[in-house]
Amino acid sequence: MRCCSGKRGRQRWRSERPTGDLVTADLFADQTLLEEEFQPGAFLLRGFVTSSNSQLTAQLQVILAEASLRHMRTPGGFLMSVGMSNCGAHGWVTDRRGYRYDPQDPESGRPWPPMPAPWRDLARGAAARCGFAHFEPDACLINRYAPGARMSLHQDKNERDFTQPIVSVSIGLPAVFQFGGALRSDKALRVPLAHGDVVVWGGPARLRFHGVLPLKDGQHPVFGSQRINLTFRRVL
Ligand code: MD6
Ligand code: FE
Repeated sequence: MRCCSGKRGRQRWRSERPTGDLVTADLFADQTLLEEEFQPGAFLLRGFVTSSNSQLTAQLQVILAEASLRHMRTPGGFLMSVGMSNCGAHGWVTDRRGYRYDPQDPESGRPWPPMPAPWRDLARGAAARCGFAHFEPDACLINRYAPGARMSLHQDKNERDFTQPIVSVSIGLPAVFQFGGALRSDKALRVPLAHGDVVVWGGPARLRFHGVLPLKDGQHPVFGSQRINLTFRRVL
C-alpha cells in the first residue's frame, strides 16, 4: 500500500496528521493504516471527518428540508434503491432522459441548496491531502442507503474535467465499497468504509468502475439505520 501524499512508497500514520488532534497513538492496535492509496489514484482517509455529528445532522437537515431525498429512475426505467438529493451549484439527476447535472431541483424548480462551507472545506482538505491541490467542488450529491440499498458498478463520467478528483464522505452505518477496473466485468476490490471515512478518487482511478454492496442492517448510535454518502465533484 502506498501513502497518499508526499513521496510514493511512504506510509502515513495518524500521528503524522498535521492537525495534531490525535496524538495518542501511532497506530491502532490492529495496525490499521489510516491513510492509504489502495489503488493508484484512489485513496482512503479513515476517520478524516472532524465535524461533529450534531453539525452534520443540522447541515443535512437544512439541505434535505429544502431538497428532499427521492428515488430517481435510471434511463432504463429502474427505480434506484438509494435516496438522493444535492447541494451546490449543480445537482446530479437521472430520469428517462438520461444522467446529467442540473442547476435546479427538478422537483421544485428551484436551485439546489448551497453547499455548506465546512463541507466544501472538508472536501478541499481531503483532496489536497492526496495531491489534488486545486479542487473546488461545485456539486455535492447526497446518497442515503437504507438496509438493502446498493449502488451497482458504474463510472462517474458526467463531469467535464477528469483531472479533478471526486471526494466521497461516509456517514452512519458501514458499507462495502467495490472498486473495479476500466471495464464493468473487471474483478472488483472490496473496501470497507466506516462513519467518518473519506475516499478520494482521481488521476488513473478517475474512471474506474465502482459501486456499493447492499447495506447490511444495523444501528449507528447517531444516524440510526442508514448510511449517508456525500460525493463532491467539480462539474464545470
Ligand atoms: C457511495 N459512491 O459511496 C457511492 N463515486 O455511496 C460513489 O458512487 C463514488 O464514493 C465516485 C467516487 C467515490 C464514490
Ligand atoms: Fe460514483
